[in-house]
Amino acid sequence: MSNSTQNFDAIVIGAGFSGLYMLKSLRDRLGLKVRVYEAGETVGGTWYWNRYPGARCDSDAYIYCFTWDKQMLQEWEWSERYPEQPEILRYLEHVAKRHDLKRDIKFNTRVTGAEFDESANLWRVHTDTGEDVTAQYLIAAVGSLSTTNMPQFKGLETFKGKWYHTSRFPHTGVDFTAKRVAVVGTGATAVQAIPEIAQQAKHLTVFQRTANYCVPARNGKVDPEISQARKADYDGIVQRIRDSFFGQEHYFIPKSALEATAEEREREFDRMWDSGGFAFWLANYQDMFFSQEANDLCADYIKRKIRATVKDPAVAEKLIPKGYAYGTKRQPLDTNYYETFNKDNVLLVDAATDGAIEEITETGIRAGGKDYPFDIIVFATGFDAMTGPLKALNLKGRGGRTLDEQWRDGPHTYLGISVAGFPNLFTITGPQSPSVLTNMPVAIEQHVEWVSECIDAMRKSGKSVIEAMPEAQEKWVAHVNEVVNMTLMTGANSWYMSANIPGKPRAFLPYLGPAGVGGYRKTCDEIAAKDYEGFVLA
Ligand code: NA7
Repeated sequence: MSNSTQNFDAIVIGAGFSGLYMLKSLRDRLGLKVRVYEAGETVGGTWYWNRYPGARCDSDAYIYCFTWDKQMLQEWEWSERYPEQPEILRYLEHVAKRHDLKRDIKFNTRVTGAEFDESANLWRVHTDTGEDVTAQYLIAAVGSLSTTNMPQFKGLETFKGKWYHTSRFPHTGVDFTAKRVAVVGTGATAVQAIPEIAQQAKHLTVFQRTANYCVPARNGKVDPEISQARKADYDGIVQRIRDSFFGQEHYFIPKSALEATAEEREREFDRMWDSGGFAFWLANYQDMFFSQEANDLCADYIKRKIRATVKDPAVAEKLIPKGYAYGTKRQPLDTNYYETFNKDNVLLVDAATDGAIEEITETGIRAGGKDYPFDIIVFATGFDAMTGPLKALNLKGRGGRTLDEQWRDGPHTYLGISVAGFPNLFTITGPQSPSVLTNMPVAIEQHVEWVSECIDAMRKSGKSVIEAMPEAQEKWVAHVNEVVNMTLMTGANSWYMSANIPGKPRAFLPYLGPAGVGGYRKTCDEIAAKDYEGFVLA
């Protein structure tokens, strides 16, 4: 059979955590004929592309991995609490090799479009290498944060130095030695990169649009006794993270911050601060995301820490977040971030006090009417989150409808896993699913397993098409919004709220609760148990 007429049971787009497990599951458990397309030259997804200095995971590594290969859970040794990008990529390479996944993955191949053929009930998929293939099922495993947000700064094309976006960093690395460097952005990526770049560069200027609340990562080697105890208890750990709110072993303090005495609160805050990582964000007082008053107490603690760490009070003041509640933007984990602003070779240019970026010039950046000269500019400006990677696939559903048309006022999905009018399309960690609010592998495994079981059930019952009902979808959209509207999340100009991309309709992108990814798993399982309630099966 020629390439142009190849038929598959399933096409999977992307070979990161999601795509690798999807392939394993459909091919080796269900026995399907599967083809994966991957734009990168190897597996890894996020961990293939994001190679900026300091890139590492923000979830503890012992749970930032696949839990379905139990032997590997025992065998694999992570070198530190939050391993760096090359180590995570090595891990995913190892998984691919161990399960012989690469033979079904076409690398250096980007899916450029796909349309649902209503007469044949299959997807016709096209790639930038000229392949045209068909598949009954199309699975987008394209990641939530994979479409780069490169703002259209005036004059960028005139810049004579070098510039890079963190999510498309050169594989050969960048030598910052003796260079005048700018970093634009202060999100989770920049917070990882800035301390590393500052150590190398002759001079670093950070352009901040919105100050962030950063908490210490406390990275380092994990005590071997703790690692051993975790390995002995992996079944328990896996069960707990699957049932948990955020896919982590973090649990809210079942009390209002306002009920605790000032001393008690300070003790709890110190404890979370000292333990590092997401504890301060995800294991704080239970009303932190709901009550502005409770939130202010948490925010105030971090503000005091910033003032105590940053020596120049004027710089500290610029680094103090203003105008939004703590935790409503993605929590960056800090390793010497605030300390870096005490260095003589580091300058902070804050949009509110010093003036926003006006343009890029031949020699650098003009902000607030002032010219700052640079040899290298690093844009840590984030992503067109969640909807961006799906829209980029140029999918056409029934009647040739596109996601652009369908999602004019924000995403409309059923469970974040399927879209009405797009039969047999599944979106792994798609918009309106817990996804980015969780430890990603937990959300990924839940979706992959649910999709595999769904396809298996369809095959056993002789069904060939599944499609979300518009009414079920709109009910889900309303539910997603209703839940988030009870929280403080909607008040921030975050990428969760689609606010980082000019013109993107303001909508909350993931799904927050009410019982997190654990509760969501139950919902999905109940829907499956009720013969896929809310879906039409034909
Ligand atoms: P983020 O969190 O979206 O951060 C991007 C940063 O870039 C943020 O500080 C933005 O300011 C800033 N930004 C974006 N556009 C501009 C323009 N036009 N001018 C100036 N500054 C700008 O992306 P990250 O890569 O740090 O993190 C993304 C996720 O990856 C992270 O949350 C983890 O889940 C992994 P803003 O705050 O929007 O004012």
